[in-house]
Amino acid sequence: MSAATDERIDAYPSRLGGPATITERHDPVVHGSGDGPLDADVVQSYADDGFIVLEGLLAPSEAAELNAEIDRLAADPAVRGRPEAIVEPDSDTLRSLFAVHDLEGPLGAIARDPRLVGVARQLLGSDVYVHQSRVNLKPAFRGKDFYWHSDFETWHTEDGMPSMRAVSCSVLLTDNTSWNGPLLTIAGSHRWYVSCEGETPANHHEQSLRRQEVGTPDDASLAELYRRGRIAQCLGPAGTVVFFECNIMHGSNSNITPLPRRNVFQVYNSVENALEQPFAAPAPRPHYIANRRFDPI
Ligand code: 6CS
Ligand code: FE
Repeated sequence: MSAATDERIDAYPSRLGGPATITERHDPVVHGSGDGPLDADVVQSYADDGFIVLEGLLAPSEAAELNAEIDRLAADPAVRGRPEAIVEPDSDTLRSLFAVHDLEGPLGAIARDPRLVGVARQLLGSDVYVHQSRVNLKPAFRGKDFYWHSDFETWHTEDGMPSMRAVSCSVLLTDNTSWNGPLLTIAGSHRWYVSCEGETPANHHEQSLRRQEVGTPDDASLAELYRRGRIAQCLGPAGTVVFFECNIMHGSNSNITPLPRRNVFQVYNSVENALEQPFAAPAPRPHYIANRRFDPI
């Protein structure tokens, strides 16, 4: 099913006021030959499940260096006052810090690290650039949930990302255990596109990055994806790296434990999948959420 919106053919219509639908994706999961640093069986696992967990890709000491930098930024009132700093929905606890790939120091360096970029190029079959980066702090006791969603549904409707040719890379900076709010996926769900009900409000990001409602699946669609797959936790010690496909249904629970669940995410997009105008939103989102400089890393 596609829809003609403002003269373009929209291969993934959503938030156009109609009922929710589940349709097959049009794009391959792994683009190009699939050659690169990952063994063929790991690439196949990514194609099948929509994510892979690479324990030990980074050393714990690298995670410690990134954590020290994040602690420094989080303690700086000037940083807290930036639009890139997002607080939790019901407190002024720092929830996320966006556009960290643009910073000097270890947070800028990790986004360009060949151990991560090489995997992204392999899965996307082209040169890549950073579409978005963020630290999700999910602090001890007070880190709130991220409800189920497909990132691509948001990046398509609100940022104008044409095709499913992007991959998120989550670097685990603290141990992600089954009890401190790890990433949950519905394995295999990346094969189907769930269109969402409702319409995108103006400046939606001012609400959605704190607690997302528009752009989340209806219960029946979510239950159907679960029937077709399984819920999988992405667990591992600090230094683990998770790659997850842009369209996989995922979320995470609140963290009520004394153990912070802190991750830094880089989203790699193919340079052949550069953003256009939003497919279902009044205006493009700001550059610190959706980068529009498409130079390859
Ligand atoms: O709107 C976005 O781009 C962000 N929202 C979520 C819940 N995940 C992806 C991304 O960080
Ligand atoms: Fe997400």
